Amino acid sequence: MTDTATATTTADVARRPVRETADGTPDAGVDVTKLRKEILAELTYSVGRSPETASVRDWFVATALAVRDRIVDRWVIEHDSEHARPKKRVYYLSLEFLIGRMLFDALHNLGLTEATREALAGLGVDLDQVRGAEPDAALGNGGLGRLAACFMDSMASIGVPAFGYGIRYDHGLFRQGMRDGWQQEYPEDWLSFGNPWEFAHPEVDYPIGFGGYVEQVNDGGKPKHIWRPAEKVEAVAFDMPVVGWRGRHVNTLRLWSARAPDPISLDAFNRGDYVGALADRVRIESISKVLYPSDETPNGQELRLRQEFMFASASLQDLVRRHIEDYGDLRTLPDHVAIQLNDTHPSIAVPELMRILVDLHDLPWAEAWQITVATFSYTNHTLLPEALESWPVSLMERLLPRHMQIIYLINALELEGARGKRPGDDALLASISLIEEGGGRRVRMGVLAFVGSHKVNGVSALHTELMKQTVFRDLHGLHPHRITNKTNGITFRRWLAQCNPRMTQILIDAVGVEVLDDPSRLERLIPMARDSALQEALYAAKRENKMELARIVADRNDVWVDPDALFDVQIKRIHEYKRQLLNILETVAIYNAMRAQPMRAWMPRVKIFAGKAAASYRQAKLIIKLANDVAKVVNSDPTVRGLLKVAFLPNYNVSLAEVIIPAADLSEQISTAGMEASGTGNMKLALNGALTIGTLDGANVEIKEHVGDDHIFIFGLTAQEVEARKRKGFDARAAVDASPTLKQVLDAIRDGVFSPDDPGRYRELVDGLLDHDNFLVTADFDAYFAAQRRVYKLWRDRAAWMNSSIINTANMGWFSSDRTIGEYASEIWDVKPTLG
Ligand code: 26V
Repeated sequence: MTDTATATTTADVARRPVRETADGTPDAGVDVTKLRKEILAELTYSVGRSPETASVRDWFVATALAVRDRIVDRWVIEHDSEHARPKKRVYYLSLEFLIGRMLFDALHNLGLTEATREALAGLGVDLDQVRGAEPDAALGNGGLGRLAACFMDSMASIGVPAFGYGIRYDHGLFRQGMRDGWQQEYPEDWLSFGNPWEFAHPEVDYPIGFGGYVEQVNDGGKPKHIWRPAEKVEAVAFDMPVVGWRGRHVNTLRLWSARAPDPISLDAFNRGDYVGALADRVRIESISKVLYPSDETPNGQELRLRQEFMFASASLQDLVRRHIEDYGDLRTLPDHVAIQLNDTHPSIAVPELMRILVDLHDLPWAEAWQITVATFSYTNHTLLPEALESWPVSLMERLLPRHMQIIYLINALELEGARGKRPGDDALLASISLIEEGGGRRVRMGVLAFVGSHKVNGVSALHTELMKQTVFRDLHGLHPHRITNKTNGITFRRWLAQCNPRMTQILIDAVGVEVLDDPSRLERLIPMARDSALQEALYAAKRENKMELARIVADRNDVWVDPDALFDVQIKRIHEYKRQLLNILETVAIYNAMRAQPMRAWMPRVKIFAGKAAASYRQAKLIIKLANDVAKVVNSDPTVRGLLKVAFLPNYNVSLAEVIIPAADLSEQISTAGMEASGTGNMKLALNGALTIGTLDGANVEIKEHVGDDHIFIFGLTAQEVEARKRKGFDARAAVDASPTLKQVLDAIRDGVFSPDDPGRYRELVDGLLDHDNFLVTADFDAYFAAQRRVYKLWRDRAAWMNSSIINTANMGWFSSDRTIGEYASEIWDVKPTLG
């Protein structure tokens, strides 16, 4: 094996999977010799390399192709056989699928991990190194995209026939580098060496129009509208099989890529204008070039709207074609098709389906609308006003003139309905209108998604309640049965079995291998939570995981952290509402206390941060710099004696999460109450035995209900209290004056203790906090600080800590995305899962 550069980490190499697999035996029934031959054949005939010259990446591709073949056998049977046609299919439309690496997903679900390890070992190749050679598919920003990936795994696992539809971005989320503690963005290039999991289908292409005009013709006395787009793009399909648990079912993730109808302008070329000859093609194909890297504010960018329309239109054309082939009549669409809109990003699909039904298939408007609403449902993932999508009417009119007409008509009919129900209520009409007036007219995509769907769901109990009370209050009043809650979940296959094999093995030994199929079996741990042998086994596994993480921290940050210290972890996108700043302030408070009393027996603690900031989000980037500045000072101060360490790990992604989560002791979920819709990292960490310190926000509320008040550290203002404080006008200066600890912390940061090279660096940040503390950091500081002291106290009693940790794992079964998908299936989609 030659030594070409790979992304292999120490942890990848050190990791060992569970001894037992799905059947309780090492990959029962797999013919290792045959598998080895298949890998070798792929290496020779598909990669074109010999074992002697193959790089780790070559071995990865060969292994992935061999595994893919086994998936494809089942895939083809399910998709091509007439009698296997499911009664109803789900189409999950999402602009983001944050899937990460796929090799271990496939191996684990097929029960092939150990056999593949053995097959490769016989060739002198290490599976863990091969695993590290796969680039992360980072086709998402954060929670919303990762949820879509977990849902794909769960739909395949419990047998919900489904297609995921998205965009095959050439460049996923930017790579985060650090220069002198500041975030730097670098392009991501996951496709540069090809993608062995995908099947290109250049023959599956759909025309996508933009611009032009609408022609109105007389069709036997009725007006008929024909959209004549000025510009055409082709959407081309790339398919990835998604194999579920035990390989019993395979779904499809179909990602669209933009292709120019004309590869080159020969006229321009012949004139000698070589750049101009390619200009149109480059412009058109830019639609699927990059994932929008910001979950900050997507509004207004024309390219983003083009992305949304291309993928929505291609997906609808594809599913309509399939439906007509299968059933011949679009009026039965809702009987056989459920379309889930993952946030408002695909909601242009609502007028697009209307256009297909009315303009292209001549259905009467009312009937088309009934079909549309019965087919669509919509998930809301954030209440933050700045995150609610809206598009300028002028842009929509220029790019999608027919859709704009349809939107006006939908709006007129909705408003008429509302007037009928609540005559004279003009404020109501303004609030539910699809068109936002004033400050330039805009189309509200949230309202479009809401009125075009039969069900609208929030992602945690609290979030759903707040949806009813705030953004959708009036729409909820008019459609009181439409909003429903579906608390998020995570796939335990990736977030426990694959990423934490040591712990998984102990759990299997304790409650039986059936736990891999039935997470509620984790509850059998409850009576064993005080069992010292179990506690010690889990502690030892966690310690080994921490050792692996420590090696990565040493590699990447050049800091040694003590695996016996408490690993206090905050990993997520950097946003003011998620309050990484609160965590840093507490870090400084501990640091101050240590300097004041250097010889006290301080509890060893490591603060670990990771997460990306949107490139344009100045404050978030400054918070990253502050974390790095604090790390630099704290880690090198001899008075601290190494008892407090701070590390900001660069380039947080799915693969890094898979290493950090199994190594965490404490999970930071400290958003301003009412602002985090759900959170899913909170679930992953609690499942892996970390205790949560958190506010009563998002799914933290339900985690608390499941694990019990004694096994979680809850602090701070509730959503209601946050609301009340904001209404009254919150005085941060008074809060700081009342807290000597906080005052000292802010003074130190403001005075440049952590930025001696540029003492004024944080003046604005601190003054800003005092003038307008929009996220109530100062209001919650004392409560947070006190909660951290409760953490210390419990950590000192290892048996009590491990008891709580086990109780957490034991009660997390409900947060499996299999449960979530089961609820979507029965209460939104009306689909019966065939398995599980
Ligand atoms: C967040 C923000 C924050 C401030 C400014 C603008 C802005 C725009 C978008 C977003 C989040 C986009 C949607 C999203 O990713 N939501 C996340 O969805 C997860 C899955 O449901 C959920 O667990 C997270 O709580 C939620 O933030």
